[in-house]
Amino acid sequence: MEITPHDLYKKRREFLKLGAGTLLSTTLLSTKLQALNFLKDDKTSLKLSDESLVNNHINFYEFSTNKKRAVALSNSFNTNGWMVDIGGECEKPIRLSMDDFIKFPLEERIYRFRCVETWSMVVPWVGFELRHLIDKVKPTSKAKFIKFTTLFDKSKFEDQAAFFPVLEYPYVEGLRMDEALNPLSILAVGLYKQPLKASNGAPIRLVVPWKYGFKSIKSIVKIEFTQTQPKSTWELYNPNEYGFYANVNPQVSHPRWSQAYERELGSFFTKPTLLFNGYEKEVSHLYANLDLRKNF
Ligand SMILES: Nc1nc2c(c(=O)[nH]1)N[C@H]1C(S)=C(S)[C@@H](COP(=O)(O)O)O[C@H]1N2
Ligand SMILES: [Mo]
Repeated sequence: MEITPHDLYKKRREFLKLGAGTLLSTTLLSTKLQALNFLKDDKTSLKLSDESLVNNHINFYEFSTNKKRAVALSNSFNTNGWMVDIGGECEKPIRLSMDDFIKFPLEERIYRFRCVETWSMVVPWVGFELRHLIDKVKPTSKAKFIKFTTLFDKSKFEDQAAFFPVLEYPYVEGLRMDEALNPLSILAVGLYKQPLKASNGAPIRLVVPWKYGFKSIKSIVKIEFTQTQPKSTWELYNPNEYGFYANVNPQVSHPRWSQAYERELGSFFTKPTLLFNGYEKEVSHLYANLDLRKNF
């Protein structure tokens, strides 16, 4: 069959449609990030971690527990048409696209980030305060916790399709309502003034800088307000080792290793870990009535 100019025209149209759909929100976000005069360009004295270390020294178990393999697999992760459902105990449940999320007041936040495995980093996230989203959907008086869920898709995540997956999926995390409303809790859509890479949790992830890294759940598709404390993935995996709170605390050891010191990505030496990862002033009041040893 001969290809007529009309066929070519149609093909081109299809290509354009597809191309536009695939790239729209990331392109919009990159353009926005380049033009953005960040609301509060963070002026901390923290020295940023090397960008390529942050992109490559990752934990994303849905892809693989092997950091290298996880990064390699994440390169083809397609977040086209990503939607997040926000519901549960709230008056105005809503479904948002990435184009909706990037309309929230985006800021750059330079945060320390501490993994339970004792490595740490300093990251310039781009995101918005979680409380702005919470305000929008009006939680009811029954909402005591907020639960986050990562995408479940065996065609995209190798470990979800495995015969013996490492974790129970989908990955779930939770916060107490007052923790979620703390201005330090953000939903991130970018880092280093670029849209988030899949390895770091594209297109949208939680960042809670005073807690161990596993609380900062990646690639979120669902946010729910709940009356009862959600069981998080790592708690289900091993409740003796990973608690619901997971506040960074140099004095409370993991059962198999000390948490007193950490090694920053790219650094040879270790340094002392700080209570609440250095955010004691901002968050210690949340735990005034809590035994931090029992509620680890
Ligand atoms: N969905 C999902 N979120 C996740 C993880 C994961 O495996 N799956 N790993 C967690 C852990 S253990 C850490 S330390 C941080 C790491 O974030 P980074 O890879 O962007 O540094 O993501 C957290 N969020
Ligand atoms: Mo972690």
